[in-house]
Amino acid sequence: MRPSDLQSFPAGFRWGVATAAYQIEGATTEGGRGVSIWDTFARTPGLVRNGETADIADDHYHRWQSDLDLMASLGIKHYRMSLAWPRLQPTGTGELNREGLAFYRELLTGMRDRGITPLVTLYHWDLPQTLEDAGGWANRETAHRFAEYASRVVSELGFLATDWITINEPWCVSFLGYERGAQAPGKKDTRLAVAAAHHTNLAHGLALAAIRMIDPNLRVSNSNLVTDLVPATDSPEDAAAVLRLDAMNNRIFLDPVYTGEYSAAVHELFDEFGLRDVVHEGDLELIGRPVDYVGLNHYQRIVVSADESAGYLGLTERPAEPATTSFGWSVVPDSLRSVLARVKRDYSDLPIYVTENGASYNDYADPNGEVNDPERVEFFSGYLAAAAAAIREGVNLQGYYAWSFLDNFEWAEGYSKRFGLVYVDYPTQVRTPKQSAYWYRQLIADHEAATAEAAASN
Ligand code: IFM
Repeated sequence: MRPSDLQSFPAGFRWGVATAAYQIEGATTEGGRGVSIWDTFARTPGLVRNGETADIADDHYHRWQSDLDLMASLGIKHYRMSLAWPRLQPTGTGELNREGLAFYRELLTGMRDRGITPLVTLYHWDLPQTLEDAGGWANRETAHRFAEYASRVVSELGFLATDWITINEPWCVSFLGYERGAQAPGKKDTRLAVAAAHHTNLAHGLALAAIRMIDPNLRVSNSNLVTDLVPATDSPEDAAAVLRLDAMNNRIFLDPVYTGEYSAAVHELFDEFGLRDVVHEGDLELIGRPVDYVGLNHYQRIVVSADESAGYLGLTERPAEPATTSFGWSVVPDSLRSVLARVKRDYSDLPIYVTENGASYNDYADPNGEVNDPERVEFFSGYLAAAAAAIREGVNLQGYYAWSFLDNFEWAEGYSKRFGLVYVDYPTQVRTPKQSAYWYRQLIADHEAATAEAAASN
């Protein structure tokens, strides 16, 4: 990233990091926490790589104070974290668990004491198992349970955080969880996935309304994974395949929140799987109520080819070249500029926060105990230069939360994928900031200095 790129970021830009409760906390049976769908999924043989579970993860439940100290020492002042629904409401209904509440109250207070501003996600995939037993996200009632949970939590913790995210990546919740079976609860039925997609949208709308009732000054949105899709060739078939995948990856979630309806492209694809049946009168009006900002997670550019033999979508996908992360995901920085510009063009001119962006590499501690990750430095440098280009094109980008603060439990991939700015040696739980963490600290300091200098000369 060039110095001129850094100057493109506005004063007050939020340089942050992100995590999620299930991926870092551990202590899955402590403090009155209930069972989540991910506990069940991880304990089912064959579903998570090497049979790993998040029972210990980063042991953040016990180490949160030193983790926050480390964060502050790295110059990070913005932290996106999530609350574990089963820790706060073990069976997904009724009174909150006082121990869970005390834990998050202390954590949020600890952030405040260290000058770290939270962005709190209410749902990052850890549905209480009891709700899944009643049908999970395919059951409309779960949306109401989520709104009740959100309302109780915000009533108790709203005074400690201004910025809230209802649901993280509803695409993963719905399509990875209920169609591909790659994530909890591991179901494989497109009708269930479509119902789940609408119900996660509805849950967002209901929770938004509930939070507005409690405190209209809180800032609320959701976080959508926005994937950059490009056709393999300039054939009309590949162009049509991109539109179908876009309907499934992006539009079924972005359309209702930002335009208050499902577009024709979404109906065309999903009516045969029951979309019209699950949308009740009034739902779209609720889902489309104004949010306060756009939460955007971005990881990949995908190249799409039409393929009539490939299921109802009729296409195949491959990561754009080069595909160099340890996940085999594409590293094409311009994809971030492209999705930011698309969201501004098609959906919203509200402030945008990149609520996740990052890459996994096979990091290791060298004999000196240092963790050098030049690929990740290059990744962040490239994607932030692309974000700067988007700002120069008029995108109202106000923050960037690197995924992730710590190496952590990467869902069905267990501990095999390291996304952290901070390396975690799982057997000892020792944390070592990687080269990328020091690079990020310097970037934050340089930006602060540049904006102070600009203010002084005005
Ligand atoms: O680790 C996940 C996170 O929980 C949700 N977004 C994508 C990340 C990397 O796969």
